Amino acid sequence: MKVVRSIILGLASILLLSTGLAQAQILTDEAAAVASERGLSESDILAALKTYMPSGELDDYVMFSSGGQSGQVLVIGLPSMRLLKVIGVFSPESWQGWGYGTDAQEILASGSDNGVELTWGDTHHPALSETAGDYDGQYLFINDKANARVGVIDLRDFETKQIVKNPVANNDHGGAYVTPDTEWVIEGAQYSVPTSGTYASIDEYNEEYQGMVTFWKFNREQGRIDYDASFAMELPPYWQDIADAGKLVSDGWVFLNSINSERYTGGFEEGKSPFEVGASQNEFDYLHIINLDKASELVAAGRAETVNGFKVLPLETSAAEGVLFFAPEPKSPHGVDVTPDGKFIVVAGKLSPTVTAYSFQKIQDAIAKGTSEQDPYGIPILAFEDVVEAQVEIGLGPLHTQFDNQGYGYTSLFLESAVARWSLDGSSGEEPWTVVTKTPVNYNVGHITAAEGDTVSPDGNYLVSLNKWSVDRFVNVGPLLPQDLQLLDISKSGEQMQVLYDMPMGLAEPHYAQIIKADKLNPWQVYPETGWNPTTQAVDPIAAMPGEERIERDGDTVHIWMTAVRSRFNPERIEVKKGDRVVWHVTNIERAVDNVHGLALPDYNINLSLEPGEAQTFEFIADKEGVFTYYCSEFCSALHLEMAGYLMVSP
Ligand code: RUQ
Ligand code: CUA
Repeated sequence: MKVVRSIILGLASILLLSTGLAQAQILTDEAAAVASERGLSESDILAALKTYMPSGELDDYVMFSSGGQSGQVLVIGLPSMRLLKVIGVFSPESWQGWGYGTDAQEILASGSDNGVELTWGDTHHPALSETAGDYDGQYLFINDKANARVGVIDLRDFETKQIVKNPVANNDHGGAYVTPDTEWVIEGAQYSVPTSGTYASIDEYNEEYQGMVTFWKFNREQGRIDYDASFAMELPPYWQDIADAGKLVSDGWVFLNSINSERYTGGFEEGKSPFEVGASQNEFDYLHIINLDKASELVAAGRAETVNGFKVLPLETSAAEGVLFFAPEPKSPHGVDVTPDGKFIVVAGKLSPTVTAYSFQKIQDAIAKGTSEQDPYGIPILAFEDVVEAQVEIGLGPLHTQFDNQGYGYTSLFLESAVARWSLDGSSGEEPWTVVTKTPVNYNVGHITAAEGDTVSPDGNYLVSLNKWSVDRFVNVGPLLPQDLQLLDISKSGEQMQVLYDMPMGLAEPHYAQIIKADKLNPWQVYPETGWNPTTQAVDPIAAMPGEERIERDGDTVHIWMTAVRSRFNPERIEVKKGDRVVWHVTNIERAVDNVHGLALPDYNINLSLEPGEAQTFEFIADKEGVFTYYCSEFCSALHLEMAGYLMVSP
């Protein structure tokens, strides 16, 4: 405990300056005793000092993490790793009342029009909106791999505004990513299917199944994806994996990797190799290099076909017009990440102990030079040696790469359970393209994310390792273990990286996250005006307004205009007849920060969260006779329990 003692004494001497000898001495002894009792090492104490956030102090960064199978987005403060919010996106979320009002129900039902109600999503990759390649704090996009959907979250109120269902893809691992000015949101499909949505025998896989990438046009003023201005590009039936947009010199291009260039179709039950073997035979798969600017020009010139009512650029057109090129990528590739300067595209190979850095300039030169190599669909294949700048011997199971402000790349090593720091082309001062250090993480890291790590100007400072396994890291809570998000300090150069904090994530498997400087976010504290509709982001003309509360009958429909304020609803008694359609408008007319009311109507499965100023509408058929209570489901005042009313449904 000598080390502990000396570091605490060191601390004490700093405190001494401000607090005086007596107090510092007390703290020293007490703190040293605590450290000793708890068996804390010097680096434990440093980690605690770097992450502890006194009450009322605010975090420097905000991390938006996918919520995995919860279909949600998680908002986490850094460096404290405190969970600040869960945003409902693809699944109902009852704290926020997400999915219980009419508007949210409609958004949530997007994609449910083929007769099956979708109530969950598998969120993988959140993407913050960007301006000139930097996060701008305005919007967040997130994909639902399971159902090929993309959600749009407005960061003025951290609520989901739109979900688009991809009409020509069945699933989408490769989303969401944005171009440097958020003109396009990229969504790559994964498992190839016939994009028309019709049946085709798996024996006709090579001809009748397609790969796909979709470019959703984002309208920033409206805060919505413009469905009609969006398009998809048909791709060969390889399994396109994840993507990244070019930036700066490579702006206008998109890079998408793929697996299963074998076009393997499974059949383990018939004695064939399973997918994991059959789809991993080739030494190389194909990095897809897409000229997005050219693709969108072709679509604008009417060269797209219509599939399921959606514009799709045919594969032959992309091949003939120089929109799509391939470069070999080793082996069973996974992550593809563009360096902050846009000059290199870094690809990790799950089954190759390297990361490969492709040079955008060399790609351009190789395209200009031309190639006679083609895949079976006529897509030009650029020669590996023509386009590769460097390969870094990185370790086992490399997956994803992030960047900092010191000229380093960071790659997650799934099999080694480590994060490797390596030098890019030289600005770090280390020998270019070499591993500098590795830091173990626990265990089996998938993605990593660095502060502002996908921008043209990363911050460094922090990196979060999103570990897939937690094994022995937390108290046993049964056979389904939490994921483990570990915070690393990457502020020092060279060999020093320190694991600072373990955050158990006990609500799903977060896949990827992005970290933004907290002061770039500027959300509302209360809605701008009373009667605000969060879906339209404007005052709702049908909102219930103070002084105009009433109940009106119109044939079999009963309209209720209700306000909520501490600590009462107005009206408090509502009488309808069995079978009536009830259309209920409710507005929280508070203007004070954090004065939220809920409106729960249990027997009709309603729960709304009404933030200050917010107006909501919901409706139902009063098909159950009886007396039902509605109450405020958010603790709002000492008389919160009295904030209630009766709904009486008479025969
Ligand atoms: S990819 S398994 Cu982001 Cu590593 Cu989804
Ligand atoms: Cu309003 Cu509780």
